[in-house]
Amino acid sequence: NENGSAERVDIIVVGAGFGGMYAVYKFREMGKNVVGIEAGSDVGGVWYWNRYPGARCDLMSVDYSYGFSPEIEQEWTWSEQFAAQPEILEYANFVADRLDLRKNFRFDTRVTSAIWDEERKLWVAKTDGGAVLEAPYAIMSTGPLSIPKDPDIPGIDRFKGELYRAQKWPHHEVDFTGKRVGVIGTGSTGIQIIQEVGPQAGELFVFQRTPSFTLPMRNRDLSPEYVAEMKKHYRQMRAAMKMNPTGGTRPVTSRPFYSLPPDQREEAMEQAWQNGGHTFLGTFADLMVNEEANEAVADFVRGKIGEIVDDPKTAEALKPRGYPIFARRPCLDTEYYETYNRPNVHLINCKEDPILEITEKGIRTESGEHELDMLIFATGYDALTGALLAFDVVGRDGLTLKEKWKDGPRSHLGIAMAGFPNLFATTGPNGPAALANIITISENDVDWIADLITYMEDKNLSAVEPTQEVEDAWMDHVAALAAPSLIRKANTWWVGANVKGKPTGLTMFVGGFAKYREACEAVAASKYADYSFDRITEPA
Ligand code: NA7
Repeated sequence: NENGSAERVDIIVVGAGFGGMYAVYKFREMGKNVVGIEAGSDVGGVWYWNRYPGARCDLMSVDYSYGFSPEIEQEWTWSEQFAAQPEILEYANFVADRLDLRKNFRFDTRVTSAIWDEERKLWVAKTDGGAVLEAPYAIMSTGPLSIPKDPDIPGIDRFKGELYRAQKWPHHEVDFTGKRVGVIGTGSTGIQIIQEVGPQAGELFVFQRTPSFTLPMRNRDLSPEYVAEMKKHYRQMRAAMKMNPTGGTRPVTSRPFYSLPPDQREEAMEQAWQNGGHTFLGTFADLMVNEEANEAVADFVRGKIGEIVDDPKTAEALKPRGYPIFARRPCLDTEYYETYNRPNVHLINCKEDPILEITEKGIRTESGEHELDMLIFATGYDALTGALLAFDVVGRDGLTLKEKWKDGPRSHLGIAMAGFPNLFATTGPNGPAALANIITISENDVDWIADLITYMEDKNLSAVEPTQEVEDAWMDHVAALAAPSLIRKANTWWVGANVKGKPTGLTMFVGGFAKYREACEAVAASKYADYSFDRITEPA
């Protein structure tokens, strides 16, 4: 045995975000010897790394929290409707303390390879610290947004000022007072940074390539009375969330845009704007499949931008055109557009004035050099598949995940893959992944995997994988649902278009969380009829 020093455990979990934390808890409760491996120094995943100013979740805190523990629901109190990063990280730490999760994790450790040993029916995982772990089961809770991506601009290393990456923000406060600050990236991250840093910086230069649509968050403090009500009704709310396509509490509608007369449409849009949050998608049912309805809402929002932003040229540059609203993840802001009315905030429209290079002193665009003391990258992620392809994953017969996914990710339910026995992903790229509440999906996926493992133990089975046929059928189903979706019409991380050379396409399940959960449940109810198993054979 070449792995003489290998440590044998029951289950390896990769990642200490909300998915990995719950996985470790769940399997430990099942009596398993589970080891979690995490690159960061503590729990929290994306909320551990993303400490940039203004970082906040755009799902309501009542949604974006665990539903598996009624005790934790009662013991923890959210302060705001949409929680900021420090509070979410505090919550992750609270859960880790409460359930004593850290003892199962190895922090500051990266998995460098995971290889299936067919003979021994074990996953063999190596780490950057030189450890070797072996386990019958491996769970990848590596997150859809965990591999940051630098912009594709020459000269990054040349910059002599302070360079910050949103997703690797230092653990200390950064003082922007009097500084000339540049931000590249105007997705959800950039928008949160810009509205926060704008009022603090001496001067803020926003380098915008593609403007995003952003809607008012209308955040608020939660009153003690409201918190008490929430706590009283958490169980019923969690049950409702499982039936909801968002896996959260957002209202759902079946009302198409053009079913309303024009004045009522206008009224409904105004109401959605006033309510804030993701209300638009709960106001009209067909915004992601009806281009004209989508354009009407986009136009309404562009009108709002025009009303808020004083300078007409800046307003025009901020108005997104040429792709459907909500085809790029809609951002929620507090005073994003208002920030551009400040005299110290400057928008550089990189569609007209492209970035040529990063220099020692700042950024050179076609019109000249912009000198900066600080530069912030908010340029997104190698999303959905990046974390799973960042190390070697080798399944049966030497099949690598890179090979299997060379034309895009393929799996059954986003959880399991033909050719990769006993390997499971939570919030994988062919489930609802980024399109629904990630914590609800994580819980669903972990529970599903746990049920499958229990089933196998009851039946004395050693290895499981979906058949190629059922995986193909799922991918056909995913593709059929994706075909009419306007999400395909924007170049975003949702479709892999933000990373050079990455296969593009909408591989997420767009049918909503509730339907996804039903599909998962049907597989379990069929006693995994479309899965193939190896039986444990006692040596003669
Ligand atoms: P996003 O949404 O992928 O946004 C990245 C932004 O960075 C986007 O505006 C990009 O413009 C911009 N970008 C990337 N490279 C460049 C270069 N070279 N020049 C100029 N601008 C560039 O990432 P976020 O982190 O904001 O959000 C990710 C998710 O986290 C979000 O959807 C929420 O779910 C939470 P582009 O669009 O490519 O023109």
